[in-house]
Amino acid sequence: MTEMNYYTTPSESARNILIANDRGGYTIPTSGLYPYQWNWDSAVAALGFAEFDIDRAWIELETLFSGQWDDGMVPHILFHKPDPGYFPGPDVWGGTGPIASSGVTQPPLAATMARRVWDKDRAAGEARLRTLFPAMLAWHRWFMAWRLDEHGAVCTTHPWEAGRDNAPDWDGAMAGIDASDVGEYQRRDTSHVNSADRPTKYDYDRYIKLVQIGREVGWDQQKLLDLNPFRVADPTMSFTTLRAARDLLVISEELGIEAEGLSADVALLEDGALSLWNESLGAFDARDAHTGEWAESVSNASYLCWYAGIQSPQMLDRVKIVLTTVPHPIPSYDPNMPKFDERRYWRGPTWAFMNMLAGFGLEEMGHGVEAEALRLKTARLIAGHGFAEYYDPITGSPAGGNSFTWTAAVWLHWAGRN
Ligand code: 2M8
Repeated sequence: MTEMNYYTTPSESARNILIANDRGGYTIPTSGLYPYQWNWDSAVAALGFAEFDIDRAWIELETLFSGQWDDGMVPHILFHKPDPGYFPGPDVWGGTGPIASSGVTQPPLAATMARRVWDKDRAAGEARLRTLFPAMLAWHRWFMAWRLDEHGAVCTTHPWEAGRDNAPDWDGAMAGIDASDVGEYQRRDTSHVNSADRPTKYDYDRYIKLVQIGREVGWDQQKLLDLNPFRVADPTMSFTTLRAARDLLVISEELGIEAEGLSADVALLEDGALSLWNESLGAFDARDAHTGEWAESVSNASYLCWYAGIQSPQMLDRVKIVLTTVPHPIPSYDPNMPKFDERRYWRGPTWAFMNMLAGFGLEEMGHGVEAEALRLKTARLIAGHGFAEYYDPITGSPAGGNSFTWTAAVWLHWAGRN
């Protein structure tokens, strides 16, 4: 009789999670809570697949771009197959692209992750990258056309677009939304996970109201810009769009593809990202594009400056403090601030994939000691507490969904590497 080995290594578990969450060409973030393809989750998933199945890594990105709209936008959710377990679904969103989808986008990680996948597959991957490139460039141009404020910072038009759904960054702008006529609806998220880990009803009413407004104008960007119900210049959007533009530029040069205007875009996006420095706070911050008011929020997105190729001695001091004072860094909101809530989603918990992005940037910009400390702490968090959606930054306890795709991908590509 062969002896059974009951011990599964974290790397085996991570691979098993990606395989189990694979729905054929795309990966769901976790079963139950998120049964569709999410945009930036998929970009991170591609990195995980690249560690053991390079073909599948490319497919993840290709499937994402199969949902691209005619105007270049890549939706934040692609509803490939109906699933009653998620709200709001395709009927509520009324997306107008080739695949049933939402009507907003998400922080653009795809170009950056495609470049990393290509690094592992230089020869064979070139043709696939060439095919993806025009789609990625069109998405970049859509951001340039529709999401910049007057400084060149990239705005989010829905908390779901920024990906940090209930971050304190949006509290000011959310307070200005009248959701009194939003109507009845049935949330599904709180039937899958603990409601204390999720956004409140106050938040959800406003999320749905914003969807209703967008749907009413058929997701016409000009009309939405005129209505302007919610527009916040956001560090996540600004840093990731700048980084994506830099990567597109490198790819275009290496592949010898003409991509007019990209260098100028990088310069403008850099000005925009720098404009998010809140001097009195001493951190990169979100700014309401209507009122010019700062959110006064030090979030985990504030630490993506290096990912965008921006040095900041003050942020470096902050990261050193966070690494030594917060048991499981980087918290999505500063624990010393009054709105800190260690379990509620983007108002305190630590997200492994955000750590990875910050870690990429720290390493690339010459801060190897901090990058390595962050990587090892993230590895310990995942190894000790499982592949959770996010974690309590003080106790490390897992929160939200489990067997989570991007956390598994982070382990394989970054945190768990030897
Ligand atoms: C969360 O957002 C979705 C809506 O997009 C939700 O709560 O229903 C966010 O953490 C977002 O950043 C993420 O992409 C998504 C799937 O993991 O879940």
